[in-house]
Amino acid sequence: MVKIHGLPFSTCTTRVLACCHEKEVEYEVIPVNLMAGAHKQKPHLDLNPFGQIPALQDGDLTLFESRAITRYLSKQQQGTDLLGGTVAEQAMVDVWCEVEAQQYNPPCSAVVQQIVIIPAKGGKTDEEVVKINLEKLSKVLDVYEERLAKHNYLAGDFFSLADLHHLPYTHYLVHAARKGELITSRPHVSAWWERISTRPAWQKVSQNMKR
Ligand code: GS8
Repeated sequence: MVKIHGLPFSTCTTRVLACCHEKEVEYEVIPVNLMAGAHKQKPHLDLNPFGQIPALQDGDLTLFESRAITRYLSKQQQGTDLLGGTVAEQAMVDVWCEVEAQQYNPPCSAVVQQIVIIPAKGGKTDEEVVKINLEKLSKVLDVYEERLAKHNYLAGDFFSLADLHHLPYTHYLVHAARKGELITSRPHVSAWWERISTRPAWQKVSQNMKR
């Protein structure tokens, strides 16, 4: 049983939880009280020196960075293969994992931050920041539309870590920021989102996320 220090509705935590479900890894979520600032103090700083969630403990091994944790979990034999079979497939998974982290996540998380998280904390949405990031995200999704016209999933015709990494922020983009038209206006992206978000693993995890 692995221990996941985080929150069951937090994007980076749910990325790890989705992977646990796909890989059939048993886990226990140990809540971190962000409101009380527990993530900025010991003992949490011993788990993640950057004072963020999530962190994973598997016996003596402690990991942080959600995408590194999912890579670790994906190396387990059981459950869905998320890394690709051949060297070429594995390389394509790496490419599209990088695309998620470097191209997709920055604008997508900025939109969610501005429309959902800042107002929830009593702040005001900066419409200019929203506009700039929606434009950036649209351009990224145009590339996805071309890619997904040729393949069912980002790395090829198999579900992989690259697709899984998109689930948390896209969920909040669609259901909380109400920007679903970015997805539905692109037929291949829309079919891909339907394919990946209806997977049983994500259905279980996303039940605990705000809509
Ligand atoms: C980001 C972790 C992160 O931002 C990862 O694990 O993927 N690259 C890291 N965690 C957020 C919660 S999820 O949006 C967090 O801990 N925020 C509180 C803070 O930064 O103080």
